[in-house]
Amino acid sequence: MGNNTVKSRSEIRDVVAQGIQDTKIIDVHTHLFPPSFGELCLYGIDELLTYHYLISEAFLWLDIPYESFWKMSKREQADLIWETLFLQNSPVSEAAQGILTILDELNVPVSKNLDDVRRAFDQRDVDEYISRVMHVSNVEEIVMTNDPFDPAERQYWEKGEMGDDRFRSALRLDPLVNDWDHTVALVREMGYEVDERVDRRTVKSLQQFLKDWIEKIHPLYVALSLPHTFTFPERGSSTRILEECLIPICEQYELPMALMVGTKRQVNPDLKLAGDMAGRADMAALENLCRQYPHQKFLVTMLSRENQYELITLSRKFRNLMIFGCWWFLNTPYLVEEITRMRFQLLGNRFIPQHSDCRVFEQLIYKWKHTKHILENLLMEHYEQLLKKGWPVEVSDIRNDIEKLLRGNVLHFINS
Ligand code: FIX
Ligand code: ZN
Repeated sequence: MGNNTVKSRSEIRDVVAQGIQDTKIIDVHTHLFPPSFGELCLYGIDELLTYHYLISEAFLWLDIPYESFWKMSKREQADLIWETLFLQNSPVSEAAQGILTILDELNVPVSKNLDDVRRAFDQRDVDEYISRVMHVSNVEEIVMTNDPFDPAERQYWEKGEMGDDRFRSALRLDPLVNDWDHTVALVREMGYEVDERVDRRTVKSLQQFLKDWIEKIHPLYVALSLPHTFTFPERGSSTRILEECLIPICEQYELPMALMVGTKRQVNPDLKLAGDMAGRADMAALENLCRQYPHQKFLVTMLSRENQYELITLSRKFRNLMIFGCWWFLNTPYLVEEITRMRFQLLGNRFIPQHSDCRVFEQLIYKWKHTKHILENLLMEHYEQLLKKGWPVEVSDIRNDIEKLLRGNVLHFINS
């Protein structure tokens, strides 16, 4: 056997750990923006503490009216969340523990006094700081979520290129497919002749809208989050817009489509962004799309734990489907391990284990550290099994597998 072969458990652990540590990550779905997008680029402890995951968790303990929280300043909200989830209660949840991981990885001195912590975050040069956070998390490329219907973001695109090649765009189009009746007016205001009825003129105008935005932001993929009730085909505008506009344009520009399925939006509107939950979706819609459009690539993640097994079995049937991430409420160590173990055992290495979904920059650090720890342990188990069966495990095999999981599967699926 070559001198490249690992011969013991401890050697496997070292090679896996080094491979996980060395491999630069492509984060295939986030809500992050570069510093050139001004106030959309979120970082710092007050933004971290007012992450919507922590807001909804804090409200489980709070008696105050929702409105009085929303009237507080960001700093006051952060104070209240720190008091509630870190002082009155020990930080237990993944989102709360994530804050502690960030502080630890950024060498922020441990203190229960939030003002001490704030002082450690006092801002330096933002570009330098963002580079440091990306270095610590080893994330090399960040895919954004770019919403042409958000005027706050649109203004930056209208100024021209965002000028930071570490950030890639993704054209997010939920309102077109999920809420056409209320989106018509927005698209019309943007200068396109469209109608509630998705007639020929509307199809043509929407195709032009898509072309204009693809040529403006050069997206890596087109993205939709879809409710747990999503069906395809159906008799309304959703299917017409998918079949007549979105999919033909994706085919023309050879763009994958990311489908994020299983949301139940605004079950508690008083929580605003924190008010969404998960719902189990019917797999038939994805099955029909993959079968009807075998040349269209679909990146797919689902929000319901109950859909994960079905999604894995579906992805075994369609090579134009690539699973990605343990989305949102599934991004906890327990569920990441359960889901990733299932994926390894049914798909081999042919999936994208994680995306961060970060909204605040430093979250890259905890979301990826926590996931990499789980990946490392699962890969260890796998190679130990191979060793026991006498399979010659090469260092290059391990590094090749890890490279695929953390970046290669993204690049190959999107660019092939
Ligand atoms: O639809 C999405 O992109 C979701 O990820 C968000 O709506 C959600 O708020 C989130 O950030 C979850 O992590
Ligand atoms: Zn997201």
